Amino acid sequence: MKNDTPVEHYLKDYQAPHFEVESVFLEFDLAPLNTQVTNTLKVKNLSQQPKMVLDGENVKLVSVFLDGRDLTAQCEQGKETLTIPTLGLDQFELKIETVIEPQNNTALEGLYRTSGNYCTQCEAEGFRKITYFFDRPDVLTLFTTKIIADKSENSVLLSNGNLIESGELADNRHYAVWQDPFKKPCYLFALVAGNLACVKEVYHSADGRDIDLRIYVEPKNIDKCEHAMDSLIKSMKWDEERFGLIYDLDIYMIVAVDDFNMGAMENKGLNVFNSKFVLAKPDTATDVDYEGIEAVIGHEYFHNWTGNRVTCRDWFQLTLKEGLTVFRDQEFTADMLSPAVKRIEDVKRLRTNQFPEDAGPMSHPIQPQSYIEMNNFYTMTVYEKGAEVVRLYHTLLGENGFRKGMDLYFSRHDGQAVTVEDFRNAMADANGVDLAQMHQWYLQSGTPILSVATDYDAGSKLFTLTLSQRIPKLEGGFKPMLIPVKMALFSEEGASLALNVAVEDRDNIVINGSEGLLKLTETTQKFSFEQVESNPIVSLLRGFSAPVILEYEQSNQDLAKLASFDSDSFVRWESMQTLALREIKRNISNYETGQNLQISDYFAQAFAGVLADSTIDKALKALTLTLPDLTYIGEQYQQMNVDAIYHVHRWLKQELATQYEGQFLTIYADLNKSEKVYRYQKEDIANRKLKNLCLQYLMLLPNQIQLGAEQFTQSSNMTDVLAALESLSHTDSLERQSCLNAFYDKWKEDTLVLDKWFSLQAGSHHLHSLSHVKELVEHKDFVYTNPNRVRSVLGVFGRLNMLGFHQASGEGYRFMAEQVIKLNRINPQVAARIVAPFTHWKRYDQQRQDMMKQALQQILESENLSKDVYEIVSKSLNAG
Ligand code: B3K
Ligand code: ZN
Repeated sequence: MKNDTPVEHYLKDYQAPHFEVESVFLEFDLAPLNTQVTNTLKVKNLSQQPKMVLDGENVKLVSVFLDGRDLTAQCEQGKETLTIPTLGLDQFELKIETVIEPQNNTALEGLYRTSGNYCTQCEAEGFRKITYFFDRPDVLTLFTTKIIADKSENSVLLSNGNLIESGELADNRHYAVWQDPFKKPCYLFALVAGNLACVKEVYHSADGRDIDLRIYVEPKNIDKCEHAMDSLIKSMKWDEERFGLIYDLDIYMIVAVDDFNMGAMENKGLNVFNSKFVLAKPDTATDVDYEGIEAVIGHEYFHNWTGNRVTCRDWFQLTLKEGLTVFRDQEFTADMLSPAVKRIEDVKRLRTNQFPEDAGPMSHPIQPQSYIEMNNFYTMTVYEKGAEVVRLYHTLLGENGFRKGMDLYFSRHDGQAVTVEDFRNAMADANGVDLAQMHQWYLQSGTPILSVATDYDAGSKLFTLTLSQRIPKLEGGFKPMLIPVKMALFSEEGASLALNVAVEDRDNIVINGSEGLLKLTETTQKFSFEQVESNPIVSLLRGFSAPVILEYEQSNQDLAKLASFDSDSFVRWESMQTLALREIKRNISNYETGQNLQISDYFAQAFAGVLADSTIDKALKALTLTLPDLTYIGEQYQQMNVDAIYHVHRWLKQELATQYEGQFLTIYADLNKSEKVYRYQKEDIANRKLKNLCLQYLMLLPNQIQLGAEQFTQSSNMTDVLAALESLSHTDSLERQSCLNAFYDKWKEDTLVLDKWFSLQAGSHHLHSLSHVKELVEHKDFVYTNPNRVRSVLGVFGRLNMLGFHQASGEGYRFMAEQVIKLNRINPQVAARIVAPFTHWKRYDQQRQDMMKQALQQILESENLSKDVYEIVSKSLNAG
């Protein structure tokens, strides 16, 4: 890095604010290169501070007035601060005028332009790019916002809360004044202006009010809002029913924009969304998109209580709102679709994305202890592991106990900025239990390993499980956590066995029908069951009751049995995954030692058993027949052999396709007959999932390529079209190019659909995918300023294209390093995400390690490196 080393912020340094802001009046006079912001604050000086320090970045200061006195000359401007003398006053009115340039803001943080409209993104620390302020979540205040703009270019002027005034001005300009009746921190502020069309609905809330619902989009997208609106209404109803939480304002607005750094943002009463999570029609969006929209609309809506009404004291508490809100959106999706499928999908996501993060140089506890750039900590760990930790409370306390805890949390903390301890205390106090040990989940990073040994004594009929926990990298410093382990016992024939808990274990095991909940609190602990008639088959970690790695050498026979009869769908799925993983690992060794690759009989039989079973839910069947993904296989090794993993994975899929071609074809043909009209509905989604999985296997057989081409031309919904095109994209067929071309011609005007075209090629296993990706970034439709487009190509390539990115020549690394350096200047947040695959360099062979480190070094030494990229790159190099 050629500039100063950025500072690191620590949780231990937290200090309560010295000032209170009673209210703020913001006035925006919008112009692309010269937006004037006047910020009038009513301030209380709580501890006679002689000076106040406000945050600000990239804002041009015009003037500062304190109670009408011009203090501009007495203020001190730092790189990211403004220091103002308080003149010994206890309270005063401060008026600050600044100028910003939204048109030149390509970082998409603060106020910026997207498709000719204005919008804002303030979380985490973007408000300081709009005006000088106390940019910290524990300063809550009442916002009133006046927006003035040209009328023909900005027919719509929006901000948080209620519209209290609007009118015409000279020179074809107009204005609107919005007032938010709830105190909020500035990260929840939003402003939107532009020419947008709007879809409206009215929601009748449980407390008898009519709430105005509006979705604003570019006029051309007005026919793609129905699903988003349905999702919003479902979310509102669900939160009333499940948590007794009712929406508080009389208006709820969602705005969809094309240029957005993440999924969406929960600004009070005015959510701003990446258009990817709003716009859908059956011919443009897949089932995955539909589900994503429902989940993200739900997530942002649920934040209104978990995040907005009760917010975070500081950014180290981020998981307080994010872990909890992800847990809530997971439960919502489970209730809307299938709880079993949702749980498995979430576990897959966690394992593929969060486990590697937690094993790498950016590993951090769900409550990080320090950060350089807060935006780097919106991670899978804070969000997804955070949600798993919230789920632990739910598992330990049950639905009723959890609800009691939530109720107490809101009644204690409504309107406050609080900490993860406050949440835990509410859970504990509402249920009269001690949950202090749960804090270890917030403090310790790394995925815990839960190892299991069993013992059966036929004479005494006593069955004992010995559970131990550890986090390898914390060796020595590790403190045992509270881990709830759900389990059941089965006979060889699949009958579930009664659980008679030994007297000494009664405090540590909770029985619920045929299921037991073991509360592991020690490093090693025994759990015993009496009167067990025969050596049982153990079904362990049911429902994935804790985010751990299970180390349990269960026999292949037992796993095959669990895969066929366990009443817990997670364990059924997991047992097949474990069998497949063993199969893959065994063949990776064969591959490495030059031996023949072979499918074992027990695996082939178990696979065939699932394939033939017409009683299981089709979505679960599809999940069970899906092999573990490349990243998860890689996770099993300290150092992975990229070529061996890729080769064996492909070989196994191809072998299964060859062996079961007939069965795949029959299922495919059967499912392909039904459902011609697209419906976003559980059964139809499951049908499409299974059908397209069959297609995926079949397309590995050269004689079946035509099947994909036919599905591509004949389908009218995007789920089926894209599944066919994806399978084709991995082939080296003539059909590949002709279908890709046809898709491009049809959809080149639709940004979101075109992203799919880009990402299929970036993720393709085609032998020449690296040169294809190099062409893609030169394509006339590739734009570095659009995060979705960048992620579609560079994000997908780095994360999912094992062969291309990790090409032995190092060409993939060199290409990506150049791209990161380029992006760093345009959009640091996006660049910091794109660089992530490099951070795992330790997991590859020596040659690749050297080349990856070289790429990181080249990035580190580049000019004007942002804090965002610097933090990731320097931490991963230091980990060497
Ligand atoms: N709270 C936002 C994320 C903000 C990310 C800032 N880099 C969206 C969400 O989690 O709901
Ligand atoms: Zn969130």
